[in-house]
This record gives sequence, C-alpha cells and structure tokens, in this order.
Amino acid sequence: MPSGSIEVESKFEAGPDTEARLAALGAAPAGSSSFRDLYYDTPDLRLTRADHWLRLRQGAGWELKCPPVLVPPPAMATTYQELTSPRAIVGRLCGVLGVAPVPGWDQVPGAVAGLGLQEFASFVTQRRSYRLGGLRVDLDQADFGYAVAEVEALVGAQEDVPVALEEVLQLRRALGRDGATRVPGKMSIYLQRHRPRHYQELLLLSWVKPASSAAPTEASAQI
Ligand code: V4E
Repeated sequence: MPSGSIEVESKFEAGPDTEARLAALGAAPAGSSSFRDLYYDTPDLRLTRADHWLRLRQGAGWELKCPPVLVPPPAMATTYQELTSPRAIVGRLCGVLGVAPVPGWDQVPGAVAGLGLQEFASFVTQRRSYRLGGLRVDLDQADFGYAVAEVEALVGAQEDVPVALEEVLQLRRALGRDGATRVPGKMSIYLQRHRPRHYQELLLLSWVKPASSAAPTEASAQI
C-alpha cells in the first residue's frame, strides 16, 4: 500500500444557501482558517507536468499531491495521493525527477534546494469548514478573487475509493450542486491569471481539462 492517504474530492461553486443546506443536513461547523500556500516546481515545470503538486502550507508544513495509480474518477471528481512524511515526499520527488537522493535531503527544504525547485505560486486562502460523517466540506476564498468549495473524503486504501467517491458525489447533489460543469480549483485559475505560459503548457497534456470560461471571477458573495 502506498504511503499517505488518498483524497477523493469534488469541487463546486457554493451558493448563498450552501451553509444553510449544510446545517439542514446536520453538518457541523469545523472552524475557519486562513493560510498561505507556496507551490514549487523545477524551472522547466517537470513536477506539475507530471501532475505532482509540492506545496508548503502555512500551519501544516510540506505536502505533495500526486496522481494515485487507479482508474480515472468521473469528470466531477478527482483523486490524488497526499504525501506528508518528508521521507515519502523526497522519495517521490527524486523518482519523478530521476535523481538519486543525497544525504541531507531527509528533510524537504534540503531536497527543494538540492533539486533546484523554485516557487511558482503563492496565495492566501480563507476557509470555512464543515464535517458530515466522514466527509469534509471546505468553502474557500482565495486572495486573488476566486471562491470555490469542495466536498472531500480521505481514504487509506485504493479499494475504499469507489465508496468514498459515491458519498462525495451524493453530498454534492444534496447541496444542490450536481451540474455538469467541471469547477476549476484555485490553482487552475491562479495559473490562468498569473502564470499563463505555465497554464498553457499544462493544457497541452492530456490529463488537464481547461478551466471553464464560465468560472466565476469574483465570488466573495458565495461563501
Ligand atoms: C491537485 C492539484 C493541486 C494541489 C492542490 O489542489 P486543491 O485540492 O485544489 O487545493 P486545496 O487548497 O483545496 O487543497 P486541500 O486543502 O484540499 O488539500 S494544484 C493543482 N492541482 C490539479 C490541477 C492540474 N492538474 N492542472 C491544472 C491546470 N490545475 C490544477
């Protein structure tokens, strides 16, 4: 079994009634937070081109999201393996970049420096969270003027993904958000606006779906 957990999530556009609907469904408020994410890649974008997302999240530390080896989820959801242990993160980075780990890279900052990774995105998210059973709902507002919400489940093994996926999509539907439009995450919009060449490079890859042009631009009223 791979290290780390598998995140099953579906993003949606929150509406003015989303929090009332969450309360009516029995979801419990799980707090508010504000954090900065810094994302890193090689100058020639070899991590993100391989769908690997290394970030330093304020208050949480280093995290690496990478595609798990499984059947692609339906269009309305994504699954990513989430690594948080320094050893697992550095091992995976070295694997993707084809580099042998060096002593001193047992902590992520050493490997980031040694591998020549550079920051390519930095933004602050204000988040309100809810819990319902094993699911979590996050209502995010990014400081570059984009709001997005997500229903998320974390599972420990690949065989648990189908059930989690069904639960995630069921809650999304219960929140009245079962439209066919794929809602882009914060990073897609950030890249489109602030790193358009990086975004275009990723669009050339088969696994990237273009962010809908209908994506809301200013959505602070939604959360
Ligand atoms: C998977 C991914 C990224 C990592 C962070 O993704 P996300 O879950 O959207 O962020 P957030 O803040 O909600 O994290 P959480 O708190 O749930 O852990 S960044 C980009 N992607 C995917 C992706 C892609 N492959 N290509 C493009 C153009 N955009 C986004």
